[in-house]
Amino acid sequence: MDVADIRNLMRKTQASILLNGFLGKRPDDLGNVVASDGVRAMMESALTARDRVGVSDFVLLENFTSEASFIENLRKRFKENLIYTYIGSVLVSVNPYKDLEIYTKNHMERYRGVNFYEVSPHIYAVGDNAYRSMRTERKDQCILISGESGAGKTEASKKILQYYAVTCPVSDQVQTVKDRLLQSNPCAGGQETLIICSAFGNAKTLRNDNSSRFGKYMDIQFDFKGAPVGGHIINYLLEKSRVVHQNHGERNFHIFYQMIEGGEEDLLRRLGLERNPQQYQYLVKGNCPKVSSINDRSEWKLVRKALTVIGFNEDDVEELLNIIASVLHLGNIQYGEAEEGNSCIASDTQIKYLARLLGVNGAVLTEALTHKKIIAKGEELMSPLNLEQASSARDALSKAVYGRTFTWLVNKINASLTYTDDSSKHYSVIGLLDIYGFEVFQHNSFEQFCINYCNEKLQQLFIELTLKSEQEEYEAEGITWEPVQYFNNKIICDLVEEKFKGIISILDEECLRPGDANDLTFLEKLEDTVGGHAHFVTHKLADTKTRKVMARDEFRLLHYAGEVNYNVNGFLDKNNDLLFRNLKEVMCMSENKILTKCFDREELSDKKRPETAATQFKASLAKLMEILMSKEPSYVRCIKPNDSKQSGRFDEVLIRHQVKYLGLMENLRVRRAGFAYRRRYEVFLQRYKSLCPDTWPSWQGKLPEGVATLVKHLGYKPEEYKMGRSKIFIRFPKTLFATEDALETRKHGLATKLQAGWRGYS
Ligand code: AD9
Ligand code: MG
Repeated sequence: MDVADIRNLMRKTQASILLNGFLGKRPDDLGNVVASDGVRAMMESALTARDRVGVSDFVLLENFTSEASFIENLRKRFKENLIYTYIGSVLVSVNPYKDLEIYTKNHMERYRGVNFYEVSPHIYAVGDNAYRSMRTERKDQCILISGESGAGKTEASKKILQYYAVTCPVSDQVQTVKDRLLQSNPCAGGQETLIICSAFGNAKTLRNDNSSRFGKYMDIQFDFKGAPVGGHIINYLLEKSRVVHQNHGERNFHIFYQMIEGGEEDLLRRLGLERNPQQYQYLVKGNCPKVSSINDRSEWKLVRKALTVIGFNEDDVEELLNIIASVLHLGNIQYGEAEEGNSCIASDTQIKYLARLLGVNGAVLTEALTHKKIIAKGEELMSPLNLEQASSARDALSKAVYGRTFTWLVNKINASLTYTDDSSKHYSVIGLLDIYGFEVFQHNSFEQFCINYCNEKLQQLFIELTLKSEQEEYEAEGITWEPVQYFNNKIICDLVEEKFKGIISILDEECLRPGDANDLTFLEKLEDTVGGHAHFVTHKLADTKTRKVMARDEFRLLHYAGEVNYNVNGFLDKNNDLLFRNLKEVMCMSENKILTKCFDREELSDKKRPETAATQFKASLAKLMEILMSKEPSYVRCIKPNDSKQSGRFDEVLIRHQVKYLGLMENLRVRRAGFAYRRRYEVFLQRYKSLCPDTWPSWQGKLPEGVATLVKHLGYKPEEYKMGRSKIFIRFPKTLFATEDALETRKHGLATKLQAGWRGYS
């Protein structure tokens, strides 16, 4: 019996759980049941097959507290290309790094409208379950996809969108929205929205050739018939620093290379660009212009087409490309040294292009790129910048221009996805969150601090929602249970975000403080303010052992998922994200229509300082939490099997790391702490009624009484189950296994008898 047979069997029985039960059965257990040698042989080989494929739900692991058996189960399944496994309703997915034949239309059909536990684990099951809950319970849903870079989050969200594209009904009026958001036809380019977001927001990194450098929350709106009719995207914290700097082996955002490689001669001439990425300072830092897995030229064609499908007119596209080209010209501005160490721009070639492409005055731009406007005693003065200051002012401008254009792009996409039919009409929503997972590098900076803070918030949400919903279900069913002990990470969220005394507040305070404030004074202030916190350590505060692994310019946070040392170097600058006023002024005067939307003149009149990066992030996360709290969540936890992007390689150390950071063991513990399984009475009775003469072939009385009669006959012990108002709760998987085994034995006994020509069975 090979895996295909097992799958067949699963299909036939329509129950993956059954597979586990059946495969665990030994031929001897058949006892007196008449079974042919064939059935016995099948069971014999199925037994080894179970050893081979593991269990499809971690909840069913005998030794569920052992990380080793958790990982062993993942390994077995991964080896058999079974990349999906559940923890209850949470889907764990391991990136196969190869195309598997599990995403066909047939597969989609197989998952459509079918209960979770009836088919093998799949991302489509998660999509379908969310869709059905939305339809039947009229409750908005969200699917939270997390995992580290390269683990398969973006691919998972694409698969869900494709699933909806194929399986949802179509509303005639809004076919365009379906095309823009969901369209799954690869010949047509597919999922235009994602293509644009990826071109401008993704880049090749060491971890992933197509790494999303921003967080994304995407709503899909469905009308009352269940047809997708609109969408909305919220983007989080684009990694703008990549515009001006890339680490070795990494690239800038895809769009730059796509335009240079794929752009028509006329276009490049108009933009003043050469067809060679190596000519551009902003593209040479990583020394990696080409990536074997990426065809920039054909991607360019897809992006151009996607822009049209999304509804960009030629003017929009022209203005957009002018900006992208301008960023490259900005990067090529070279500063020379004038008198007294002041900077000057060596050649005006770039300025000429910039003036034309951005519609700004070249002389004013030149001055703004070499001077800083200061207001002293009510008078405006232009103070010259030295070389270093001028370069960072230029880079700050490039980052601001690119970052704001990206936000504009997302807004524009949103406008095109807006459900305009009748805005007062109610629609239901499924949200997809594809956001960076917990990050721990050798060197962790402001970005990792924000990302890990985001993960703390999501973990908190997970704990609240999972435990809350478990608790609510027990209450609704009138079941008493022992509350689960778990680590509540609110204490760490507070440490980061609390007003006045949280890390972000202290950072903001240092950013605002005139005079000698710098990264190290920030660290000192942290020590003074939160030094006593149980989850905060610095070199000075650490015990001897920890001190050995900490530098003097670091602070360590004890996150729920592990310890991370953050180097404070650059925290103030990154948080300030400062753009000199006169550069802002030039951009506000730009004739480029996109830039006029990105740089609002009001910003200039506003005396208040703009919010810092961390505070903005904190506010956007708070909003995200609100959105997610109002919805019913499903979880997809993605795991990367190795660092070399290879198929078939299961790097245990790396995986153990992720199992820890994703909090999967905790997840399993919470899931197992209460009742492993619950079924509505009618479902339970329907499935197992044949096992009891009193309930077979049908039970005429009340459902709970039927179930009580059945489980009594099956010999359930009182501690093994509880009867709720509408469901039976089964504490241990083995109880359910035994019942499934009994059912299987009966079925096979029956089949064998039928085979033998025995007709009198009842
Ligand atoms: V990042 O945080 O944006 O850097 P992701 O989004 O988690 O990361 P992504 O979805 O981009 O990772 O997956 C990385 C690569 O793994 C893809 O480009 C595919 O080559 C590969 N992958 C991921 N999931 C699958 C899959 N289900 N089947 C086949 C996959 N290949
Ligand atoms: Mg991604």
